[in-house]
Amino acid sequence: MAETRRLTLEALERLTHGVLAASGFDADHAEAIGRVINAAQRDACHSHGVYRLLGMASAVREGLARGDVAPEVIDHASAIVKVDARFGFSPLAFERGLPALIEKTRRQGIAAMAINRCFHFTALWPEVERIAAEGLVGIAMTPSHAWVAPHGGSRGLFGTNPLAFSWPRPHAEPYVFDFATSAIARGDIELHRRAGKPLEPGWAVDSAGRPTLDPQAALDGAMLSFGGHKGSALATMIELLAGPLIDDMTSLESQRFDHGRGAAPCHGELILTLDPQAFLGVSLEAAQTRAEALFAEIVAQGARLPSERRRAARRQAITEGAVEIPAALVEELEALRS
Ligand code: NDP
Ligand code: PYC
Repeated sequence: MAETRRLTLEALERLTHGVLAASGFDADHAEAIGRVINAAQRDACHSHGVYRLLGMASAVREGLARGDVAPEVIDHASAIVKVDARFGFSPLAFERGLPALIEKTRRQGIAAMAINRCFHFTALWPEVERIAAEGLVGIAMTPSHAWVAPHGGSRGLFGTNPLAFSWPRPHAEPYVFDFATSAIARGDIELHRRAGKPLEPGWAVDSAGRPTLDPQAALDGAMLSFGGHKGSALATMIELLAGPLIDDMTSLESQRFDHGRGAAPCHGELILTLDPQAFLGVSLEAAQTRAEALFAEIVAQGARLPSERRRAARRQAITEGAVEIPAALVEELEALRS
């Protein structure tokens, strides 16, 4: 077991802000990124916690991404808001576009937000949780880099393409799932490499297309989609909807745009929102009562709802006021801090 360091939630926030400030991020970006990254660390979503600061910091320091540009919010159509991130990071772009997205959804029952030209490093559940907190249904998706082989192939083509969904609940945390359409997020493969741990079967093939449990061979080879042809088709859908449909790059195009520099993926993101009441005039109460009956049936079978593990980790971190982080990672981050 790797040695860990216990950081209070306040110390975690100071560390994140210190790294971002020292790496060229302005206060607006640092606030927006800090909210998402620290929430992921607090919720034991390790693949998208503070470890991601390493890649973000180097992307800005090397001049590939911008940590100091204001996203431009464009009122594109009655149900569509566009946000040009201008090669900055996605969290601030999302926050800046959200008020217009909510307003359009309430007015029309359904709306969409396309974020363009953004560097994307974060989990999607913080976004759909924010949407659910407004009483709206949310769906978010984004490509990344061409790391995942199509089912039946052995070379990277799709991104790890996460899909997140939220449904607001009257007296409970929203129903939220958020998963990569690859068998595992690439961030988890990188964490396995850092920890010297083998992968699980079915996650990846090496550069010769042979199944591998070696994280480095997987990073050099190709990842596999979850659920075989089904995950592969979902990944294709995300490439199309959050790529050509919104006039942004597919994972393959994004990887080519990167010119082998190994930076964070730069591309688009699509967020769809629905207002249960305004959509077809169904009463919110009636829709939610039936949804609650469905959730109760799931739980009655002994199954759990997605996000329960994450929220249990959140409660524990808040109760203890602290989180455990691998000591080597804390040292690396401290070295980057101003
Ligand atoms: P996981 O496979 O760990 O979890 C996926 C979802 O399934 C979570 O909502 C999880 O809830 C839920 N879940 C897990 N086990 C169960 C179970 N037994 N019963 C019910 N629900 C369950 O996620 P991934 O590794 O696929 O993705 C991790 C993160 O990586 C995501 O947040 C995603 O957004 C992010 N990501 C971001 C990318 C980007 O380009 N920005 C690319 C790829 C991934 P719980 O958390 O409570 O376990
Ligand atoms: O973990 O697959 C991943 C990922 C890609 C971009 C951000 N996270």
